[in-house]
Amino acid sequence: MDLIHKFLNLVAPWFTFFSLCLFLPPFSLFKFFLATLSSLFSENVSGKVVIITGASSGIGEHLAYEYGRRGARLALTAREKSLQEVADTAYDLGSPDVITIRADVSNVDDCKRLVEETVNHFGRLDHLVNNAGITSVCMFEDAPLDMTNFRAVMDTNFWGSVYTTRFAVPHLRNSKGKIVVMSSAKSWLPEPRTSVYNASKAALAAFFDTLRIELGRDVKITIVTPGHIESEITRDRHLSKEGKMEVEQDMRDVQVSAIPVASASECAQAIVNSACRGDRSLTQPSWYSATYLWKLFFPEVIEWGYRLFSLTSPGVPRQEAPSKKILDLTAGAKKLLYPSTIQSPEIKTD
Ligand SMILES: NC(=O)c1ccc[n+]([C@@H]2O[C@H](COP(=O)([O-])OP(=O)(O)OC[C@H]3O[C@@H](n4cnc5c(N)ncnc54)[C@H](OP(=O)(O)O)[C@@H]3O)[C@@H](O)[C@H]2O)c1
Ligand SMILES: *[C@@H]1O[C@H](CO)[C@@H](O)[C@H](O)[C@H]1NC(C)=O
Ligand SMILES: CC(=O)N[C@H]1CO[C@H](CO)[C@@H](O)[C@@H]1O
Repeated sequence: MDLIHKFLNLVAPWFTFFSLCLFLPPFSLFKFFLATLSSLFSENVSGKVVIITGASSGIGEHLAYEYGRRGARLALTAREKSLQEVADTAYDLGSPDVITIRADVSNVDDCKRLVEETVNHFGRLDHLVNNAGITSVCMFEDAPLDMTNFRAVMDTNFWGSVYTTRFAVPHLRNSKGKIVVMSSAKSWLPEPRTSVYNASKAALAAFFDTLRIELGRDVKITIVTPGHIESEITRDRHLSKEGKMEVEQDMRDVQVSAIPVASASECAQAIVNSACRGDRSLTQPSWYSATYLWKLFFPEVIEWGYRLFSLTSPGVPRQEAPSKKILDLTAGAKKLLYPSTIQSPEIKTD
């Protein structure tokens, strides 16, 4: 029995290496050809029914505008923040019918009600956008010993998407619909202080990769891995150790540092384009995909960089982290790196 593993240990790396050399170029060409085809036959979402969770701010809000502009009918949800303004704007932009549903996706009954109310109102469901998410920023050893407060991250980001998808799948099968999932580039980047968030996003990617195989051709799944997109999250609204949502500008500067932040409206546009083409995945902004290769081939370099730039020695406040200093030194850079104002969508008047 051992012999077979010894044999495989020897053969598998070489087999992989030669397959890469031999098949990667023609396979990439083939995929490029398919991608061109699917962008020619991209879905027209006019009149289609779309659920967007977490639509009251950030990427979700801009997704509502982008789908609205294309004439989709919308069901928007969030827990606390007001959805009415977003709904009105989406309507003005071109959506023929927008409903808002107050729901907490970490609660399974809310997810059921959300899908039922949508289908009762519109009679069908075409796209489910699992966007609602919260983040947590905390060194593991700074967290209280009883870490149960952090379950909220998994409950919202992972279970929230899974529950909603469970109720939506029968309707999506009927309509040959689509699922959009918001994972994160952090699912492969081991950024310090984001271990719980990271894990929830890696879990999402793993879950929906598997579901894609089970659902087959009927329901296409697009997994989105955004880098830094301007929103409440990059303004650093996160779950504190005490289990409350709070905003800390300093922490934001340490975590985001001088990495350029992309605009939520461009991100939303790229996401809807990608979903309409039926892409498997989308990284936005796309230069972030290069970090995946770095993680794959030079994991030590990535770890070393994070350790050097975003951590401080014990006892030194985190505001002293080099990543924040770089940002402060390059005052003015902030203007360049962050979309300066929150963009308000252009409303066509014709
Ligand atoms: N911004 C980035 O750089 C970035 C990067 C990678 C991934 N992402 C992911 O993209 C998604 C959107 O993020 P964002 O940056 O746009 O964040 P955001 O501005 O904080 O928006 C999050 C939205 O989700 C809602 N929400 C939170 N918890 C919820 C719950 N339990 N049930 C229902 N709605 C809930 C929030 O509204 P209420 O608080 O009113 O419920 C809000 O509408 C998230 O999944 C996030 O992890 C963002
Ligand atoms: C999408 O379909 C609607 C009617 O269902 C049509 O009016 C519109 O022109 C189409 N848009 C595109 C870009 O094909
Ligand atoms: C800090 C951390 O937990 N990083 C992990 C994020 O998720 C990926 C798995 O996709 C791990 O490789 C990282 O180590």
